[in-house]
Amino acid sequence: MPEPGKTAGKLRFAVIGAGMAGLLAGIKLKQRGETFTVYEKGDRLGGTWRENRYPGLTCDVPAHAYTYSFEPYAEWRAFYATGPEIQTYFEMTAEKYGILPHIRFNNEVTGCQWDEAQACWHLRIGAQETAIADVLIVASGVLHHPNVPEIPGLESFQGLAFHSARWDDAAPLDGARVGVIGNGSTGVQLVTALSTRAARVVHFQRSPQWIMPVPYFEYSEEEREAFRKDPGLIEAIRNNKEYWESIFRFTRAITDSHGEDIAAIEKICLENLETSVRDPVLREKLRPDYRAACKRLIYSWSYYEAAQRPAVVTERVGISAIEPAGVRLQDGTLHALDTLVLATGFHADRFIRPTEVLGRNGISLDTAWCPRPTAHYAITLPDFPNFFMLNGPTGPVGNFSLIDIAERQWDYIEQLLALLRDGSCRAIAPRHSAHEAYEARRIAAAKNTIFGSGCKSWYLDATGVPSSWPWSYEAFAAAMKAPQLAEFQLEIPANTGK
Ligand code: NA7
Repeated sequence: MPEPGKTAGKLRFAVIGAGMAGLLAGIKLKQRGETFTVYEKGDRLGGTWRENRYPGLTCDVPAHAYTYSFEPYAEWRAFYATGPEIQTYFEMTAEKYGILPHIRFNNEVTGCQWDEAQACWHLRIGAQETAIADVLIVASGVLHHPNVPEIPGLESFQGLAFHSARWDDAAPLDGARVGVIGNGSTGVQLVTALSTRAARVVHFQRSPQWIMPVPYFEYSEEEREAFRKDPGLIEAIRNNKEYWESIFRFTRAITDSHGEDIAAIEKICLENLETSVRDPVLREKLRPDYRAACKRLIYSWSYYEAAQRPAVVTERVGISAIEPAGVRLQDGTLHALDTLVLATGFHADRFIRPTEVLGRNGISLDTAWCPRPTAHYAITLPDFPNFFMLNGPTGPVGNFSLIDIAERQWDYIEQLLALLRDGSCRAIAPRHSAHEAYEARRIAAAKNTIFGSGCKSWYLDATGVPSSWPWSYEAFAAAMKAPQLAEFQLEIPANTGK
């Protein structure tokens, strides 16, 4: 007899998160006629594109590459897409593929517990509700938990102060005095956008950034019409040889910190600084003092121009405190402000947490992830059977499309799901020995990447080791083509006698 709610031979799937990756999982499951529910704690889908609404929000991966491979989009207005456009794309795609009825909005998964006897997961939804799933697809995002800095006096600020991912529409911007703390992709995009709107933008930069110049152009209506008529034109952009070569060069650069590829990237960025920034004092303020690509490279066609606009003040002196009137620097200067934006990044090591996840023998994810979050080939975890992560710990990060990464990860997951579907096993998780060997190899390689060359960034785990895929893009693509089944422990159904 199947357990309650289960049709014989049918797996029940729970997808956690309705962002880019959760939506991908939903589409793939729907196409196979699977039984699934997507749990989303917010009231809209879109993940990071729902949460971030700051002025200037743009994806730094070319728009036609930041789309699902099976759903090209002719309507992008420019080579790089804005946040609202991307949000619209995901909403339209969810509707087109019939995913919306499967999403339970405002439903936070607060707990997941593995049931060894039944080989299924018991989910707690919100405070009281429960659900059962044979397979968990964890697509809960990476840059999701805002890092709010502990700066003395922050609560005393009289104007509006908020994190960039918690945008306050009431905040004065036009003609106002706006402070931006933080100089990652968010801070740079924000300052660029505000440079033509605010009376004064004070950009508090603890670390200057490497700025990679990139082309920017808008697609004309004629071009969009051509894309609509012939999606092959979009495919040609996605498969553009130069684009892929730049990705391969980038991953070679990050994996070989003494190689010629990273030297070439540094040279391009430095030339950009020298030729774009006219004032020598500002140029020195903006000159990075660590290796290029150690932090995520900033791709921008307009930041240096924005930084030279009269409204923009680039401040490199450290912050001593926040006062009711504004930000006080360590040299005693007070920058009086109306609005203060904390573009200070995210706690990138949380993943699905604070959801309480208990695997085999009650082992918690917190325990399994001490001292660092790990996953076998960034997807599965020993002791957590039928638990598959998309864009989980140690996956590739860098200046390329995470949609492409998630799609390749899904291909890998599909091959493991096939074993559950055809009854070869009822539970699957990587063996400890295989995962430990993999992690040892990964950590050794990660320490030699450019991410480990001495700067501080969200790419590092709590022990200072880069938490990303440390090998080439090609190696990742090859690994995703075929999971090494010998590395997995398969639990065989008792009644098959296998
Ligand atoms: P990031 O890239 O993590 O950048 C955070 C920025 O905030 C960075 O410049 C930090 O300086 C700065 N920061 C953090 N805490 C403080 C304090 N306490 N005081 C001053 N400055 C601080 O986050 P983003 O949101 O810009 O981008 C995240 C990703 O989103 C990005 O990589 C893309 O993948 C999309 P630091 O460099 O540590 O000196």
